[in-house]
Amino acid sequence: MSEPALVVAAHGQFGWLETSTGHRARFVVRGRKLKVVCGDSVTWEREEGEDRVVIEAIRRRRNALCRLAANGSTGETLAANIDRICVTCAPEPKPDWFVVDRYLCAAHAIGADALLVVNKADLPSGKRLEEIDVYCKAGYAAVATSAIEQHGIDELSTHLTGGIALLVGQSGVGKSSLLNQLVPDAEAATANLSKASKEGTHTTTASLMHALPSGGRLIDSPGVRDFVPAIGAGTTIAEGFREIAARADNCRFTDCRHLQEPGCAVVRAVDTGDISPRRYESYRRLLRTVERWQP
Ligand SMILES: Nc1nc2c(ncn2[C@@H]2O[C@H](COP(=O)(O)OP(=O)(O)O)[C@@H](O)[C@H]2O)c(=O)[nH]1
Ligand SMILES: [Mg+2]
Ligand SMILES: [Zn+2]
Repeated sequence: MSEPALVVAAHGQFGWLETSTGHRARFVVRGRKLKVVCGDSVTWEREEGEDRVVIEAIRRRRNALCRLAANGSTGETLAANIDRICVTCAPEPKPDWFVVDRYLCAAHAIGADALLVVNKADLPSGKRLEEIDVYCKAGYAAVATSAIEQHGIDELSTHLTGGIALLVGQSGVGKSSLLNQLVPDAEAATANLSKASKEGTHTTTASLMHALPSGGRLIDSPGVRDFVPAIGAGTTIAEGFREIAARADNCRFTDCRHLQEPGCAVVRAVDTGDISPRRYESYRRLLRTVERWQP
């Protein structure tokens, strides 16, 4: 048995892995039941007479990001062992803050760090994204960038020096543009992957992990860039809202859901303006979404 390797590209049963010594090899998955994704740590074996290796098993995932299926259940797994989720927004297209809140909550739910990336800072309207202050006050880190003017890219890089990160957000906010700034050969690498994995099934989305010059890694695939994350049943949504989590200890009831319970410190903070009513509404909406699907 070989040393575990990291899956850096996945397209159906095919892809590329990287060994602990940095060597890359094409792989095929034996058995249809095994579904590997970018970020997986796998054990593998050389295949006799082939220029590729065979993945034997996926090692236990530290976490996984799943897409929410139409029926509310946990759908397709998109990526595994994620350290950081960069939630990207911009003044244009008009931000849907609920989408941002949902990604931030999903990041917390899987134990990944969350970073807000506010792109298109070059636009005049970019200076007026007041909503960002709400997030900063709540304790989230935010970086302002302009992929066009190449502003803030270095700062963003320093946030991505260790571990595996994902760029997510509404379509059109500039994720591809940022990726191209962060990874100079991103486009070529993506083109190579689709060429190399022609034999892969075309029903699944290819995903690719880029190595950043600064050391970290960034997973990119059309499927992971904008999706509705599944936030699992047992998850306490409240913990995915920092400013709510920070006040929950002061509620009268330890199992307070911060809805209509008497002595709720969260509702009190909304009333006094310490918690943004819009964020609180996102919390309630997400809670309803998740509970609708609970047995
Ligand atoms: N003004 C401005 N436009 C940008 C910036 N980044 C991306 N765009 C533009 O926004 C549009 C969507 O960008 P894209 O990277 O495809 O967004 P994605 O859908 O999130 O991948 C394109 O027309 C880009 O040229 C930026 O920093 N400033
Ligand atoms: Mg894009
Ligand atoms: Zn409460």
